[in-house]
Amino acid sequence: KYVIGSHEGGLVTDMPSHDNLFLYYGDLSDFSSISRIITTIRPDEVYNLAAMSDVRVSFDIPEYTGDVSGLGALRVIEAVRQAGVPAKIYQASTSELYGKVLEVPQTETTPFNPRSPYAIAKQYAYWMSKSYRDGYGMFITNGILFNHESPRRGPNFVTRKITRGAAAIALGGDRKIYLGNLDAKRDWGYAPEYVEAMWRMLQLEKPDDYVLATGETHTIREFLEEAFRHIGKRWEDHVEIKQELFRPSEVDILMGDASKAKRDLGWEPQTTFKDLVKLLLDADIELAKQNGSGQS
Ligand code: G4F
Repeated sequence: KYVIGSHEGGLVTDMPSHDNLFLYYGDLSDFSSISRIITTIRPDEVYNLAAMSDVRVSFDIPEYTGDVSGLGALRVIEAVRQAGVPAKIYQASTSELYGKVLEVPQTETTPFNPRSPYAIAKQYAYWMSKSYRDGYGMFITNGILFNHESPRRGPNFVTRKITRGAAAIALGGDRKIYLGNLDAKRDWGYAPEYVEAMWRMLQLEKPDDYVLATGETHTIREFLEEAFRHIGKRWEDHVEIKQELFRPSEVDILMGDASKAKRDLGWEPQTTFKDLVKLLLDADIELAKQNGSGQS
């Protein structure tokens, strides 16, 4: 609901203010708001990171997901085109595009095979970005990012759900963690490193598409094992499987090959899987302590 710009005069109400950061109200389902912001700010760079990004929820609200995550990207691109602003655009594409994967590991040339309303909306946004790049010569780059996590991750995603639960348990809370499919495999990296690479993509001379990934894949079960190893408990005593948390169709394995990003951006992930789990867990333990033991 907010667009961050670097142009003084943005509408800031209840948000904390920063010297060089201005917030504007906007909504990806409302072209006029996006267009007004682009025309006012005349940005050098636009990062479209907005979406209805919860894959499971996209099965419940497929139409809204298509509007915001698919058409919303088109609205941003069209607003830039119509304003005649020579902005470079970053479109947040996703490893979910690979869906029921057609090769392992996945690269920029692996065919897409999406399996959710979210991934299908993102595929629309991906192709619109390419179409405007080719048709109008606009600078639009798709970052095909594999799962990237940080303590800011929403608690509805599996990593935070596990580390928040484990943190509460570590501090003595008597708590169950309810989960769905533990067999799916994900390529998890550390979000700040991925954001650095997004910026590097827009510093290039030419737009292109880039995979960002660690090249390692782990099951949800392995994530659980690693998190509970840190707190010295058995995850089996605290996790309950709920059928309703399974998805109508699952993406079984994601594992990316970021060789192109290494070559063109000089980018390589630094944080290992074990370090990532520890980092997320430590942050949630700290938060749980601040909020009162076991209450994170
Ligand atoms: O954490 P997740 O919800 O992330 P998912 O579906 O991989 O999507 C995330 O990464 C994508 C990039 O690849 C983004 F495009 C997308 O917007 C989002 O940020 O689920 C990870 C896995 C899934 O296989 C899911 O079935 O964890 C499994 N899982 C098992 N139990 C669960 C749960 N996921 C969630 N959210 N909640 C559970 O209780």
